[in-house]
Amino acid sequence: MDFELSIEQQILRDSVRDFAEREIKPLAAELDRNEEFSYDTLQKMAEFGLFGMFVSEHYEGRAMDYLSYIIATEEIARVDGSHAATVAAENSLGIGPIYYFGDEEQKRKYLPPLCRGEALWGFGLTEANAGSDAGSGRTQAVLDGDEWVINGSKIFITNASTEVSAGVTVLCRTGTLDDGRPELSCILVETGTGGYQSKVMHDKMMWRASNTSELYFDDCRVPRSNLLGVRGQGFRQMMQTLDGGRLSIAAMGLGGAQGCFEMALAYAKQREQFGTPISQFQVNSFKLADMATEIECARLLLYKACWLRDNHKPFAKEAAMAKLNCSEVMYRCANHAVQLHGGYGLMKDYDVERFYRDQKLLEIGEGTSEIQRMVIARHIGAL
Ligand code: COS
Repeated sequence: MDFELSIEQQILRDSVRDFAEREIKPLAAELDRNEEFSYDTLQKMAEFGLFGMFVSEHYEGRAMDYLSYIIATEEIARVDGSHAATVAAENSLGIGPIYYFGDEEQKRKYLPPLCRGEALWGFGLTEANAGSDAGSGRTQAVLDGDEWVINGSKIFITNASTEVSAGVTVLCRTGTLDDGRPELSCILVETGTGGYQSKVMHDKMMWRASNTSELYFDDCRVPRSNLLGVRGQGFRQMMQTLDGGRLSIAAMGLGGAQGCFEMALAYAKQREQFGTPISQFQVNSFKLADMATEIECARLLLYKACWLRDNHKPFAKEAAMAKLNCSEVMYRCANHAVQLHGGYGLMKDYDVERFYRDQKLLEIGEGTSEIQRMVIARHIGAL
């Protein structure tokens, strides 16, 4: 067993860490406070090469392994959840479905600008009444000649209503199967198509500098050729995409936990009470020891899941385990970090306050912790 990262992965980690410290960390608190999506940092992340990381060079991707992409996401999350969300959602949910299921024409048309980071793409799965029960969405697409006519709505869609959002992959009911279940298919809808509207969602508790949208389809007509892959395979495509996406959420949990740990350690070493740095009190040093141990375990589980994916082995169970574990490790680390900061941890002047809020999404998005436990229980034969 070799636990060493390759030289390329080590260089990538160092360079993304340096970039994140320099370009994102100084702005993150203010962007969060103002609920502002920054086009400036988006452009810098694009120029740095954070989009299309695992996509072939043929489509202007960077042709890296999945673990490298995960390490980059982890490093961005170490300083800010919102920017990590933009990167993670774009790579795994925006680019992923087109790359893995699109035909050659769709890939050539859509992927290059997405990989250059000039455009963003949404993943339209969730609906107001279809969250955990993702297959129960009501958005419908009916063929009329050579066009799909789409009606319905989606909610909580990342990256779909920025000034550079180029479109969205939408899961639609396209018919009924012989056994009465809906036939579900994915259809690509470009921004600017008549009958399609995306609206920014405001007043989020977390990821306040990322873009979240509601989507509306009102007799929205797109060419028949915008079907993604095979008709009726939409749910499977979405689920497969989420298997990879859950690794990104895990990376955000791991990176966020690492950030919390580093902030807590630094603060506990310089904060004195009763004439002693508070890190010297056993109750606090044990908290820090627990955080370091949990982070180490979480990293091993996540990197193993990525190794399975990179080696073309089944990884859905491990992805669900890593997502569940890393998001809950960040929960505990953020909680300890705020506790160690005492009253200051409750103030926006300290980044731990933002990390504490940003963490909560990770136990909900891309499948709640309850759904992850259900997926794992199915894999181990308990359900
Ligand atoms: N990869 C490929 N195919 C999959 C799959 C996966 N990971 N998971 C399920 N499928 C397939 C099944 O094989 C089945 O195919 P057939 O109809 O051909 O047999 C089909 O999809 C339906 O699967 P299943 O019966 O397991 O679906 P359920 O309705 O029970 O739902 C859960 C499964 C709950 C796991 C799914 O709805 C889910 O992940 N929900 C959470 C959604 C989520 O994460 N949303 C967050 C979005 S934020 S971007």
